Amino acid sequence: MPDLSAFAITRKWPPRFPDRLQLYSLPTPNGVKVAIMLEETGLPYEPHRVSFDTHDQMSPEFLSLNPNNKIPAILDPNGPGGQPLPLFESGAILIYLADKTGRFLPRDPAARYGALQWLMFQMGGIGPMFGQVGFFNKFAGKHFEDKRPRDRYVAEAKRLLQVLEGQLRKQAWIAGDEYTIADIATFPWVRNLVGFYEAGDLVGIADFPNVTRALDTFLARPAVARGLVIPGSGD
Ligand SMILES: N[C@@H](CCC(=O)N[C@@H](CS)C(=O)NCC(=O)O)C(=O)O
Repeated sequence: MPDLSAFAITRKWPPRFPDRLQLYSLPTPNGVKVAIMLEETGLPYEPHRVSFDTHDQMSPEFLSLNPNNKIPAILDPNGPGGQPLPLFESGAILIYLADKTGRFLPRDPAARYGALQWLMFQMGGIGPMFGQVGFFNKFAGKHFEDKRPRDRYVAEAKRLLQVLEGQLRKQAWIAGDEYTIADIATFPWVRNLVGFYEAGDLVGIADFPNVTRALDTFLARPAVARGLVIPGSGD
């Protein structure tokens, strides 16, 4: 049985199954990426809810695993060399899980780098820019009189959607005809943009029919439907 007691995070979220991968998360667009990947691969894991309502992400226990106070994060009791591996940043976690399971990242080196480039496109572009659209359209920024910041991020979100549309017009998924971690990283953000952020009309989502088609295909996957609500309120 792996001993995870050296990791302070296990004091706040004690593992019931210490031999399983420990997930610390919340069903946000970044959080669900890892839950979906775990559901897709079938790796045994134990989810723990990091509640923003009680600022769990700022607790010393959580910060001991991720000093950047953001979910998702994991602690894999069976990491490289059989040693426990703590990890944060959703993109790094997706790559780690893809390598660990041999799933959702092509083995061919050129195709692998191709998928990783689209994963980075999500991490550096889609996530930060769509997040700003959410802030200026739905949250505190909504009340700002000056609409130029909102319009700047809406324009950038449209441009990014157009780039995705170009990919998805010629192939099934973002990096090719194979479903990869680039899709797992990106579609939760597209879903959030048109759903929770209520920005579908603002970004003209109807102008991107192939993005919508791929989003629908993504959402129809049973593992995606499960991952979107993990961790649940009881975790
Ligand atoms: N680049 C990070 C971003 C993670 C992130 O922004 N997480 C948000 C939720 S979607 C968060 O934890 N926010 C809490 C906070 O900022 O206090 C990743 O992809 O893991």
